[in-house]
Amino acid sequence: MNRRTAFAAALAATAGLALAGCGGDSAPELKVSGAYMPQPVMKDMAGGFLVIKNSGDTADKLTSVTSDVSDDVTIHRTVGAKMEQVKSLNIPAHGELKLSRGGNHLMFMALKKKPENGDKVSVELHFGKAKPIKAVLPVKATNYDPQHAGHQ
Ligand SMILES: [Cu+2]
Repeated sequence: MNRRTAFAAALAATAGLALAGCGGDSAPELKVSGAYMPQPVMKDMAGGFLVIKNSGDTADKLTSVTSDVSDDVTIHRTVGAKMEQVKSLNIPAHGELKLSRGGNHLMFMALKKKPENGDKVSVELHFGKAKPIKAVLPVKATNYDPQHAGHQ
């Protein structure tokens, strides 16, 4: 390898690094944890909870959810004692979106089969920027609450 070729190779390597660094900074980095579905009382309606952590520098939002147990999954937030459907929920950069009892949640309507404690419900989460993420919601007891799980 002569000097000129070596220089060109070094330049290419540097450019590649710079590009990779840039791509990493501009994308949300999402991770799902703590997902569950409390066993619903009837199969016409069930809630789903999870946490989406964003370790990237860019904010994103949860825009829709699909599932094999229901063709009608929506995103809800709770305002006071009332819940309402929203088009999306924000996932701040270096932050998290928390879906939990009494707050934001996923709403499954007209379930094809009533999920029982121990079942697993698969969902695909869709975002404004990041690629879709598949998650599994283990079905827990109707009154399950992870914040008090240690006391049960
Ligand atoms: Cu709801």
